[in-house]
Amino acid sequence: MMRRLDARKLSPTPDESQGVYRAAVPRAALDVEQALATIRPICDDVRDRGVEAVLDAGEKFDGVRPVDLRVSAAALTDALAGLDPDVRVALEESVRRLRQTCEAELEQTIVSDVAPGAAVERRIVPMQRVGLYVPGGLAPLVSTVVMNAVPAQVAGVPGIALASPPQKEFGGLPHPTILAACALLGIDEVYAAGGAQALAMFAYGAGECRAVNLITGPGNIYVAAAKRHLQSIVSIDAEAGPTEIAIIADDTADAAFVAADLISQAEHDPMAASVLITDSEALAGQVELELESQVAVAKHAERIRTSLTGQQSATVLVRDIDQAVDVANAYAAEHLEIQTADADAVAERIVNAGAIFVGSHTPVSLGDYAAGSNHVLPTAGCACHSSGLSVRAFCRNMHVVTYSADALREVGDHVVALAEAENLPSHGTAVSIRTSRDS
Ligand code: HSO
Ligand code: ZN
Repeated sequence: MMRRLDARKLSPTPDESQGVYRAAVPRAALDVEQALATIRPICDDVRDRGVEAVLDAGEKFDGVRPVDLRVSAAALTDALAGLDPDVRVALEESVRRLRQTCEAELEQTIVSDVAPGAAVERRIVPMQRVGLYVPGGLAPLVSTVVMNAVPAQVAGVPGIALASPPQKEFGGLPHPTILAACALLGIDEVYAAGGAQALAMFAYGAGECRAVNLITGPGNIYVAAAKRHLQSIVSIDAEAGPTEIAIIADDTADAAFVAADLISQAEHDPMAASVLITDSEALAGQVELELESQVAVAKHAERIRTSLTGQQSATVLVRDIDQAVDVANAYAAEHLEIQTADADAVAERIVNAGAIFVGSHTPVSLGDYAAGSNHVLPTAGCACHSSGLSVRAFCRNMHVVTYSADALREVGDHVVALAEAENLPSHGTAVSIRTSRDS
């Protein structure tokens, strides 16, 4: 089902490795630039006309005009009351695990005493107001509410707003499970807005929704384009593209597990990418057989088949696990599974991936819902320069500098010397005017 690429004859030098293997495992080309032309007028309209523009765009693109842009407290309470008890318990456990990880990751304020009476404190402050985006699309991603909200809450962000597209079948409200998750997490500022109009609402502010400092969350190509467009006035987490899974597997891997995991991410989107990297032709063959039988009975078989047979998916045959590591590092997958002998040692050598799932009992879908890790991760190769969502995204660092008179006197000559070297003598004067007094 997946096309097969043979990388065994490729022997790039370490310098060439990234380029050669990236070209060997191509990705679907997402034309975000073209989507920019579509979203620009929508964003400008929201900037100029506010709430009415958001509602008009909802009517046009989501097929329903919300009665109110802001979801009422009653609708949130009702949604939580109607939540399936099993889903509620599962969400609570997912929140508990992620919260524990986030609390452990929260950076502490540190003070560096660089000389007597001279202190530099690195103070961590939360973003003051953030907008979380949860897409509607092919599935109501209730887990995405958790993945966005928990790190923001643990970071201590005082103003958290969330937007999700209005749904026709729910009378213009976002999906009830998404509303229930908001209520469960105590998020009461929720808007029935999707796509570029939701992001523009966050960036410019509209009606009750005041402008935010940071927008996070996944979305389709229009959401990615809106993030790119609005970046000059608001901070963003990353431009997320279709989901990706790469699996390094050897002949010790269980082909049924490998196939199930490839299918699990292909289920998201016809454009999703599934890549198997293996040094075992026998395993590749078994995985193919498993894919055929498992896809045949999958609920979203058509979507999965489109994704697995697409240009963006492939089985890559490699000489050995060393080459598998090089290919994986070049590809920089959103999710990378390691199903090999001594999986820990292989994982140690991975430097580029959104998240790594180690061993045969750590499927990506565990991480999607309840591992305690975050599932908002860099796609499209961005994992070589960006990180997944975490408390860090919701915090800023500030240096707080405090010098006594003696401490300033001690370093004053150095400041004056450097100021002279830069031909900025007034910088030096701002120091010497102090140090020359009562010395
Ligand atoms: N695999 C997706 C996240 C997700 N999966 C949400 C299920 N629900 C991108 O990491
Ligand atoms: Zn998923």
